Amino acid sequence: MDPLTLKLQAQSAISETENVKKLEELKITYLGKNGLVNQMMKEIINIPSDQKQNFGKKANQVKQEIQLLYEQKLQELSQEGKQQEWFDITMPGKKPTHGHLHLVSQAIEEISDIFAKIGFIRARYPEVEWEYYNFEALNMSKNHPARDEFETLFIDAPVNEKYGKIVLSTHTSSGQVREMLRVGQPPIRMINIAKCYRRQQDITHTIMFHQFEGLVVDKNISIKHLKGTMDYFVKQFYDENRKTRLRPFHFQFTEPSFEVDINCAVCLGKGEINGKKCRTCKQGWLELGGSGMVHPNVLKAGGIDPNKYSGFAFGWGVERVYMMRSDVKIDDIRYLYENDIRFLRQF
Ligand code: FA5
Repeated sequence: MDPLTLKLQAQSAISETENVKKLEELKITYLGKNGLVNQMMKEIINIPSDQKQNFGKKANQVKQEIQLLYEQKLQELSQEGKQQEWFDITMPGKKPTHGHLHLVSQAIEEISDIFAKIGFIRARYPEVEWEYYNFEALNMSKNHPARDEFETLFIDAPVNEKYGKIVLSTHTSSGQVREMLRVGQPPIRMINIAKCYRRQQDITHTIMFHQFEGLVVDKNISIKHLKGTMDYFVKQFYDENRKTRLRPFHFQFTEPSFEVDINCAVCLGKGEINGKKCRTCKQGWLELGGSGMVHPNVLKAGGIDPNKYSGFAFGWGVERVYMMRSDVKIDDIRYLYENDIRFLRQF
């Protein structure tokens, strides 16, 4: 094909092109390695020698012109593309979804802050614990029946001569003697918040749960301090109107011992809803946890002289305490650990 015909053909094809994809195809057709321009160049061998120079000059000129036509068209099409792209700068942005702490973690932070205000220092002791700290140091000797209540999970591991078997800590009280040994001499004002494990699962029990344990040891500590501290906590965590009651109880590691109850948030202490027994509490009150004056044997195990010092301790369930808030109304503790995002999002 002669250069001028090729140029006219390319010119019309390029000008009619409406999109970049087609333009790129034309580029290959004309300017590609085996394209029409190169084929034209190769024809120079058939041209009589006195016309070769003229042909070569024209062919090169046409090549450059087609290249220019291609570039101009490409720019034109890209410009159009940009104008079609529409962006509304006044449109509100899409908010990224925010996660938040699990409600039990929120409760732990809150409990920790409430006790920090009255000088309790946060402690944390092993979840995988020696039988000794979980029981013996707490006045529950080997084979003592009081151990039964703790539905203990044992680890299949060699038994230590002094410390016994390895257990999954059944209560935060296992940190009491550890804290006494760590501090050395009173005063002690500890709040130990940690995971506990027991072999039980129902509407008010989970296999893994959390407790917070308060321990105060000093000179002249009496039951008044215990009562005052519990009242302070209940008023801070719930509201001035939630009621508590103390019930005489028995724990091997406190003497005297009490259970602390609070009126149920689901039925508001009535024990029934629409004539049916409240599913959560059954009788209007729910146990928050135990408390009492530290047993002299426990002080001795911690290296503290019970004739000089006395103390009180309490251990409550974080989940149970949280569920008793009137704004929460969770009637089954197991919801907390089902990881259903529709449930968790509400808190
Ligand atoms: C104890 O664990 C004692 N260590 C408490 C204590 C500490 C008494 C210091 C005296 C001095 P108890 O077994 O009652 O006591 O458990 C205390 C609280 O932990 C219960 O009231 C409940 O709120 C919570 N709890 C116990 N087991 C479970 C469970 N399986 N699931 C959820 N919460 C539980």
